[in-house]
Amino acid sequence: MTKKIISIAVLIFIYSTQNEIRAVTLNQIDDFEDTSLQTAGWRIGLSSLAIRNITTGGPDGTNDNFLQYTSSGGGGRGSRMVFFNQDQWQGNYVAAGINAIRANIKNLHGSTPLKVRVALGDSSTSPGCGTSGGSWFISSNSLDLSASGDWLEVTFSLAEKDLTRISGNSSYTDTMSSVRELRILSQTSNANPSVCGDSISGIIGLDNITAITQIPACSITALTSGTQSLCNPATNTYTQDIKITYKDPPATGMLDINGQLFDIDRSSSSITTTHTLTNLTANGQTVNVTAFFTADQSCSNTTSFTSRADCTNSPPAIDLDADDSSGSSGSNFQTIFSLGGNPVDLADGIGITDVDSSNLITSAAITLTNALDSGLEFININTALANSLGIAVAVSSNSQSLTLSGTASRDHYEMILETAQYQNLNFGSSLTNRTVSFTVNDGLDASPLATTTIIIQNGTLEELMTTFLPACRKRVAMDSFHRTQLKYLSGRMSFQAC
Ligand SMILES: [Ca+2]
Ligand SMILES: [Ca+2]
Ligand SMILES: [Ca+2]
Ligand SMILES: [Ca+2]
Repeated sequence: MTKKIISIAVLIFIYSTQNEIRAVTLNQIDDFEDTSLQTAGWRIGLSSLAIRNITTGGPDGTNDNFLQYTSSGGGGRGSRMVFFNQDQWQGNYVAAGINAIRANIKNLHGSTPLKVRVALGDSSTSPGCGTSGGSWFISSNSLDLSASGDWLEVTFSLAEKDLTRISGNSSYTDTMSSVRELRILSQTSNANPSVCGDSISGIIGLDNITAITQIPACSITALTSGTQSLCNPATNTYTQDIKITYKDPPATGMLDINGQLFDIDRSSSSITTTHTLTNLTANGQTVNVTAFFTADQSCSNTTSFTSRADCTNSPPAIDLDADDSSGSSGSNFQTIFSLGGNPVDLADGIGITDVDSSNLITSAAITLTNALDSGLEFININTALANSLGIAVAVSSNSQSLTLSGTASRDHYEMILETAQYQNLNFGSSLTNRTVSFTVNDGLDASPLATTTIIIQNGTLEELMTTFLPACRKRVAMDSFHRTQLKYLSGRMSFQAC
């Protein structure tokens, strides 16, 4: 008799417990517009202002109520980002045909990112951290909510393949047939699933929490090519806009377009947007484009476009005697300098060419490559003319190299470089040939060097008389410079001067 009474008592207990389960229904929605319902049964276990109904600022804007929960971080009550419902979200999800939960969701914290999941258990005494009560399943992958994000419309799959068992032994189907509690939480780790929620300082907003029958299949309904940038000659690359339309993207992952990743816009179920593919190599070929979601590669689409043509820069070229009138072919030039004589020109009719650039040069350089008489031997140029054409001239301290800078036409650079001259005031200098190199730059590449060879020869008496003596007479002091000249002259000609 005693045994029978106990059995009846147990049956009554089971019956009453099952009766307590509310019947979740397909398409039920928590929109938080009825403020008499407060938080619509969503709570954190203790009466607290941490979770509450906010009367404006939901996804529909002004006067759209939503649910907001603030976790404090640290330890103790309200420290973790987790809250739950044991009211209208209890029931038989299998019988109701509920396979997913859709919601509008927002991270309101401003700096703490959230990794949101749902968890369902068949025990209303839900497992605490490290303890177990009933069978529980949680989203295998989190929905990443960046800090200070916008309202998103997201879908949490309740499919078996998308959930991970946390505790208990009941089958997935049995558990989903008698759900006693639905949790929403942020948990960073995929590897250690729990329903505890992370202990973080966070603020989350939710609205329109809806029981739906299936996750809408994602789709990329349109993919077309848009604006194409010009080719950059410095890198031979360009950019290409891709216009894309997609619907119901996966709750996790990114959008992949030809290996370049883009954030998915989940602000509404259907999105049309433009992404820019960058750093594409210009080669004039057809480019096939494939776009897909990293979390569901079955959602994809393709298109194609034609690449920009190769725009690799061709360097400019400089010829120091364009018409070869000096008898030297190619880009070089040759001249003779007589010791004691006048300065000599380093070019004769310069020609600058560039097959692919606009008619502009940005810089040039002239260098005496093998000076032997430092301080007495130098090159120069008509700096005043250069400056008048907007070109700056930098002269090295030994006057053996000149750097011209400033964007100007090829004609103007030709005109200025044409004034380059060589001079040597050491009348007893070595007769070794000197070489002077020229180069011009189109802003991207320098031309090959063109070279003037200077043949050094002894000056004639006439040159010495006309060049040396007038200069000598101006000197009162016998500095080392003049002594060198006198030594040379007396040695060769017994010439008394100065
Ligand atoms: Ca609302
Ligand atoms: Ca060029
Ligand atoms: Ca030539
Ligand atoms: Ca010429």
